[in-house]
Amino acid sequence: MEEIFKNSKASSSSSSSALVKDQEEMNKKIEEFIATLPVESDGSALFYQFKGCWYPNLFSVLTIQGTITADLLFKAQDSDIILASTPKSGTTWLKSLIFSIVNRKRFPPNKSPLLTTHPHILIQFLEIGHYRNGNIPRNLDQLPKPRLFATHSHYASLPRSIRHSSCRIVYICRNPLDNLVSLYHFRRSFGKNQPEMDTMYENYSRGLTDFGPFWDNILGYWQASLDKPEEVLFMKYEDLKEDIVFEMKRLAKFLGFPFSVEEENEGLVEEISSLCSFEILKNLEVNQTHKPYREGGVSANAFYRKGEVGDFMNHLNPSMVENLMKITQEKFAGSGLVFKYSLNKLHNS
Ligand code: PAP
Repeated sequence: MEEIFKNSKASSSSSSSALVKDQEEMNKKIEEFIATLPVESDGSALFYQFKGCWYPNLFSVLTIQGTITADLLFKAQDSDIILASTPKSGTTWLKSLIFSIVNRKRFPPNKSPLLTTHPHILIQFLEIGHYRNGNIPRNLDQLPKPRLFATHSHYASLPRSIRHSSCRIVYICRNPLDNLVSLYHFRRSFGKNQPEMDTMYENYSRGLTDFGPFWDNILGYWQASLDKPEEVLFMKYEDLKEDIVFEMKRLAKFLGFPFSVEEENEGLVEEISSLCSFEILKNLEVNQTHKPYREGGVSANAFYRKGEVGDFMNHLNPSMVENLMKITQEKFAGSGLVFKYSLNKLHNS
């Protein structure tokens, strides 16, 4: 794979026609490389396996193309903030929170761009956004600092410059039962011909899911957060639901934007948490529309469904629940990782 860019000048050429030609050549090589990777169908979509991660073929091979291009060309800055997540684990929520915390001097909650802009536009993914389809963005240096990016990649597959820089990474995940249910509904928002729950459950259980296996995605960041706690913060959707104020303070401190005593006394933490709450964001016009949040993207409202812990009880049968909890327990054995499956009960997983 390293050969792909060996002779390429795509990141440094000065003439735009040379850049386009280089980019086309690189994309062709990446496409040829992708054709050599293991591929599986989940009954509806194709998934390519690269470095142990299943990349969804949502829109042709755009995601994996973006992943490879970002790995090779993205130049991280130490001040960058990277939001990483397993899909359907609270990415949209955390994007809103991080954007609001970091930019609170520029944008107080009542003037927040969140009121009119989808969180996925305010913080864009590297592989699905900026580098999507092998695109090479030219304007990342001009983004306000700290630059904010998102990714669903496994830790080991993060763009190399992120792993070699000291930028901060915030990771969020969610219990696998609610995660699967959320994913199921998300896929249904794509239209007809999406897998039924039985099929999704089977595939999920054997690791075949967006940026899966689910457990591997989590364990990479979990280990990184233990090894480098000052660079990687590990968060869980259920914890945010349980105590948003505590989690926001923890997040703000980690990001280098701690809330001052004055801000706390003024109720700013609560104000931001309220702005970013499911109820407020879901009901904004910008997030209610069926229209894609960006060209070629998914409907804006597909990112807001129910926003609860424990909704799996309404969708999974007892044997699915038991089996997924058992797999999770086995995969996380010895790691110290546990999930909450309801906000009152703590299961060891
Ligand atoms: P993504 O990875 O595709 O961006 P992501 O935002 O991680 O999706 O997950 C969407 C889930 O977060 C949905 O969960 P559900 O299907 O169980 O309802 C969505 O409702 C939930 N969600 C979105 N915004 C919020 C929020 N502000 N507070 C709580 N949950 C939220």
